[in-house]
Parts: sequence; C-alpha cells; structure tokens
Amino acid sequence: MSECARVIISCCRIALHSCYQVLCCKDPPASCLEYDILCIGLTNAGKSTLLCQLLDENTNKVTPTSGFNIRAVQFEKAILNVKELGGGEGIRKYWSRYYQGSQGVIFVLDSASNEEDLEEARLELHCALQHPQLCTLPFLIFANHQDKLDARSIPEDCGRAGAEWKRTLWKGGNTNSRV
Ligand SMILES: Nc1nc2c(ncn2[C@@H]2O[C@H](COP(=O)(O)OP(=O)(O)O)[C@@H](O)[C@H]2O)c(=O)[nH]1
Ligand SMILES: [Mg+2]
Repeated sequence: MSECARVIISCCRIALHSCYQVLCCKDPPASCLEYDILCIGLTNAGKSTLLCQLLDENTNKVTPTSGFNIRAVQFEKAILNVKELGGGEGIRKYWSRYYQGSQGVIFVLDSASNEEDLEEARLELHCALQHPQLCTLPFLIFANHQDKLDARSIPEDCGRAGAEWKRTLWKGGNTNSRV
C-alpha cells in the first residue's frame, strides 16, 4: 500500500472518530453505543472503497453498489453503522427516503473529477445540507482521490466551481459541525 493510501486511511479514521466524538458530546444516552451514519456521493466517488479501507478489507474486491450497502465500523467505544447509498443519477432521487434516523453524514467527493461532475456533486451536497432530516447533523465532506495529480482541495482550489462550493458550505443548514 502506498504512503498516500496510508495517509488517506489515517485521515478517514480521524474524521470518523471526530464524527463519533461530536455525537458523543451532543447528548448521548449512556447505553447507546451505535450510531447510524449516512454515506452519500456520486457514483465512483469512492464510498465503497472508503468503507473497505476503514474495515481493513481488500479494496480490489470493491464492486459497484446497487441500491445500498450497510457496513459496521467498530471503534473502541462505539460502532458506526455506515449506510452507503448508490450514487447513480436514477438512484439519487430516492436518497431522501433513507435519511430518517441518520445521526451523521459523510459526503464523499471525487476531487479529481471534471467540472461538470463537480458541479453535479455540489448540487447534491447542497440538497443534502438543506434537507430537514440532515441539516442539523454532523457533516463530513471527504475530498477523495487526492492521490491523483489533478485533485483539488475543497473549497480552496476547485476552479470555477470554487466560489459555489464555498457558498454551498457556508449556507448549508444550521449545523455547527461541518468538517
Ligand atoms: N485513484 C483512486 N481511486 C479511487 C479512490 N477511491 C476509490 N477509487 C476507485 O474508484 C472506483 C470507484 O470506487 P467505489 O468505491 O466503487 O465508488 P462508489 O461508487 O462511490 O462506491 C474504484 O475503481 C476505486 O478503486 C482514490 O482515492 N484514488
Ligand atoms: Mg459503492
């Protein structure tokens, strides 16, 4: 595994752990150690790969997600039940049916994608951030594909879409816990 992949996996662990800590500080019932996390993003953003890496599984075996995919990621004191929703155009309109009960959101982005896909992802992110069932939740935006030469950092360096990304993040809901 490359150094870059190792760094990315470590970042994922830290980010998910931060998600867990935010949830814990929010008002956790003492006995509730499981949290339902939603994982969304366009097809090929790397949602399934991210889950595989968090579970120390072989990412070569990742197959396209049809419908949804639920994986339990165990930490020392909690389990995150991460529900990945398929990111295809035909499936995205049904995403909101699966929002209920979520306690945190991971939005995975292919940060090396073309401007058109980046804009499509921004629109989906915008909808998710505004949704009544998600707008108060901890929200992690995971800028994936950082190993690629043309990867952008979000929102600082995503070309023409940059200002829109900033606006989306700034206006998104009333949560105080964006990552
Ligand atoms: N280079 C690179 N490829 C990635 C990365 N994350 C995922 N992929 C590849 O992108 C493709 C789609 O990944 P997948 O996890 O199925 O995306 P999903 O549709 O969002 O679940 C697969 O071929 C992965 O190996 C990444 O960070 N860097
Ligand atoms: Mg998938």
